[in-house]
Amino acid sequence: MPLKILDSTLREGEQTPGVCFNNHIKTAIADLLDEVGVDIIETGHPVVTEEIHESVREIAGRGLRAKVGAHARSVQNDVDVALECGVGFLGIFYCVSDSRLNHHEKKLSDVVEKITSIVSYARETQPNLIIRYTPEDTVRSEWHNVITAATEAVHAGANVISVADTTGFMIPGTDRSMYDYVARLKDKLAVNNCYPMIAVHCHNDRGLALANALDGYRAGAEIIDATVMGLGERAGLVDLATLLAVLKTDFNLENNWNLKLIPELYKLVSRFAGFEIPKLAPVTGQNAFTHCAGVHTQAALKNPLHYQSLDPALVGRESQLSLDHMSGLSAVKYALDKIGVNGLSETAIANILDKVKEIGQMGRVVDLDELKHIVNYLTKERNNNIEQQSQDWAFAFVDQTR
Ligand code: HCA
Ligand code: CU
Repeated sequence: MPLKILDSTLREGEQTPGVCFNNHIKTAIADLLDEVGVDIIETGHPVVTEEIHESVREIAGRGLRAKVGAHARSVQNDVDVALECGVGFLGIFYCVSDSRLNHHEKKLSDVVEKITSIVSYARETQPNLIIRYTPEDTVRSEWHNVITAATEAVHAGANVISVADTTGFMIPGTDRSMYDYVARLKDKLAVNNCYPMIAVHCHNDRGLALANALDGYRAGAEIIDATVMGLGERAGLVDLATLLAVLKTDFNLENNWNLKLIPELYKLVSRFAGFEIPKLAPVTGQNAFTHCAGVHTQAALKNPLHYQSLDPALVGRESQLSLDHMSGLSAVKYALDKIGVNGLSETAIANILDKVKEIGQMGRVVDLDELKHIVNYLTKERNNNIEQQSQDWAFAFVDQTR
């Protein structure tokens, strides 16, 4: 099944409190996203600030392979400003839940009329445009309202209907299943003679964004929204790197993604978002491919697959071992070999391991430079032959499965 990836780091990601990328950084992020191979880059909502307006125009004019998108309310001026930027994708949103309609004292029919007139206006202004209509908070909105608005939007010219789990409300395998929602939506729209692409926009409030997005995909969604580091409102969105790694590894999707660029992309976004990549983050975290406990390192040294189900090479990384209080002899021997220390007695190696464990108990990891000092200290001689290593906290070992 064809699947498109929509990255919203520059739109939803900038809705993370405190995150604001300069335009030269936005452009660099867009270039990297394009090289990674995402299909749609949602660049922002141009009427929000003049800077965003400028960046949308700039990115739309860069001749990227990806479709460049902008966000717009159901307001003609928003559409005009977005289209003047030269985007090929336009996301129009309007919430049709009863509670929102009541709050604004609006009738569904009036709102649907507004949505359809804006969609047709955009369609007439730019016939090749990809138009997405999102009934914001789709999954908590009344089914009838969503179907009415989506059907009319498609008739007016929308190509994509996005199922927004705006509050991260869905839970796989329950009566709030994204799988069931997407399947039902497709069936119902088909009855109404509508065959739009379905997108899923899953927030991570319950930590289930990725699971819900994959559920949506399995039910036939053709677009998944994600952001670098999962940036976005509150707990954010689906994390792009994890999504791509899982799709590539476990769903066997036809793709031209270059995931080796993921570390560079994440470094850039993390630096300018001012957010550290959490050490435990899947795929991109510092620890994502590091083995620690003695039993693990011993087995992983023989074959990393014993304790890994994702290949770090997918994202240009290597498996690593860490030396601390959990370490065993095999990890120490391997590390000694790495720094060119051979021929030590078993007792000397055991003493080194004791020292490593002692340091580990203080809550530190022994890197190769420190290991060198430990060797010199315990062997009571200065060993000038020890190789210099630059790694600061762990070391790579060869993945024997490759
Ligand atoms: C928003 C809310 C939104 C919209 C998604 C969309 C959501 O910030 O406007 O337009 O497809 O989560 O519903 O991000
Ligand atoms: Cu959102």
